[in-house]
Formats: sequence, structure tokens, C-alpha cells
Amino acid sequence: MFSQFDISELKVALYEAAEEIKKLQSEAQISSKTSVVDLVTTADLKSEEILINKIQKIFPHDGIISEESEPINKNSNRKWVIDPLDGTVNYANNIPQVAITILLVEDSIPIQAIVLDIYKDHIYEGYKGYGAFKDGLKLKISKKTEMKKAIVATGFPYDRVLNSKQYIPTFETILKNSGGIRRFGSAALDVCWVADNKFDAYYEFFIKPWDILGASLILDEAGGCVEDETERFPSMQSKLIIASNSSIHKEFKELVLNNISQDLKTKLF
Ligand code: LIP
Repeated sequence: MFSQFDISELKVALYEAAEEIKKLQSEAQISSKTSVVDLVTTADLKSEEILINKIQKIFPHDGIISEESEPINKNSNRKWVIDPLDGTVNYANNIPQVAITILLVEDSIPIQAIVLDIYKDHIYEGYKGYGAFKDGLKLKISKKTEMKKAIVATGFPYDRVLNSKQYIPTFETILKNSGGIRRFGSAALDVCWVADNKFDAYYEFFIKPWDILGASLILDEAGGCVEDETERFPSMQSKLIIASNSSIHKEFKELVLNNISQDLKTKLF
């Protein structure tokens, strides 16, 4: 169905990476990156190796930005942004909420994205100007219009251990003004679940582009709204993501932007 898009060429590698991740589940070795709560496993690295090898074989001149590696062909105007395993903390704790994201960015614009939910075996796809799909069927976003009934997903960056207080005012505001908060991770699946009529909104500070940009394209194409701290569609430099089903977007965005702690504001703006 989507064979005309470049990203389709990578689907076999995507499923191969997912199988490797599942196979390594019981024996994956875990180590820490920026802090004890920021993890990488041998499965992240194996998945990344499979995806990078395939991209380099099919599109040797394209750039690659991947979570666990140095950038490749930095100056190319076509770049693949990869998260080989989103939800590493879930994975390391046997929580089956794990995804792989591949995104193609051309001249800084996200144009084709796939997020694979590896344990439920659902594939989310988004194509700029062509729509968004789950397992080949058009995604149907939630129609909820009341913020007080909205289910909001969020997550916290790894510096939460040192700077937990700065995330509280926004969190408390959403707690008071929504139908409920969920913190599942992976961030990519959180955003795809807004597109898939499960959550109604999502926000997170300092989430990385490989975690979120692909899913943002999918949500945008499904009819949702995704903005960053500058109130524009997210870019590789975004520091805050505010995403929703679009009907509640104005109210949700104001709640988030008007309730950011002073400490956090100085880091964002
Ligand atoms: C994580 C996301 C999680 C988010 C973290 C982090 P990782 O990705 O899945 O939802 O809150 O900040 O980015 O590191 O597990 O691949």
C-alpha cells in the first residue's frame, strides 16, 4: 500500500530489529548513560546496527541521526532520524511498551515516519500530505472536546532525579484540569496513542527528537496538533512538546505554557 515511499524499503530491517530486541529480552545487558536512570541495553545497540546498516546500503549518501551513535553524513539534506529502542526503561523491566521509530527528514521537514509497537505488533505510519495509518488503516483521532475529561500522557526527563521540583507546577495543573494522567513511556507510543484515540493529549519537557519527531508527524497527519515551546511544529531543537487531538489544543497548550516553573522557563526560553 505504501510501497512508493522510501521508508517502505526499510520495513524488513525494522521487523528484523524488533525480532532481535524480543530475542534478547531475557539476556540483554543493561548499562547507564547520562545518569543511573538513563539506560542503554545490548538490544538498543543491536537494533541500531541493523537499521543503520540497511540505510547505508540503500541510501549511502543520506545522513543518519540515531540515539546511540555519532551522526553520519551530517551535511546531507536528507536525514534518517532513528530511535532503535524507545522505552528502554520499560524494556529493562519487562514492561511491554516499547517501540522503534524511523523518520525521514528532508530540508529539516519530517516527511515519512514509522513507529513500530514491537510487542503488540502494530505499525503506525505517517506521510506528509498523505495521512496517517495504523496497520494500513486510516487513524481515527479522539473527538473529545472537554479538557476536564481528557486523558493526558506525559513523561519526565532523566534529570528528574536532580531537578524533580521544576516539573511539578505543570504536572499539578494538568492533574487538576484533566480527566487523568498516564505515564507509560515510550514517548513515541504515547504520541501515537493520541493519534489512535486512546490518549487525548501529551506533553513532555526535554524529550529528544528521535523519541518524538516521527510520532509527531503521524499525529499531525492524523488530524492532531503538535507544537513546541515556540508554538510551532517541533524541530530537532525543540525542548518541549505539547500534543493533542486538536479539539482541546488551545486550552491544553495554555495550561502547559502558563504553568511552567521559573527554573524551567530559564532553560526553555
Ligand atoms: C524515553 C521515553 C520516555 C521518556 C524519556 C525517554 P528511552 O526513551 O520512552 O517516555 O519519558 O524521557 O526519552 O530513553 O527509554 O528510549
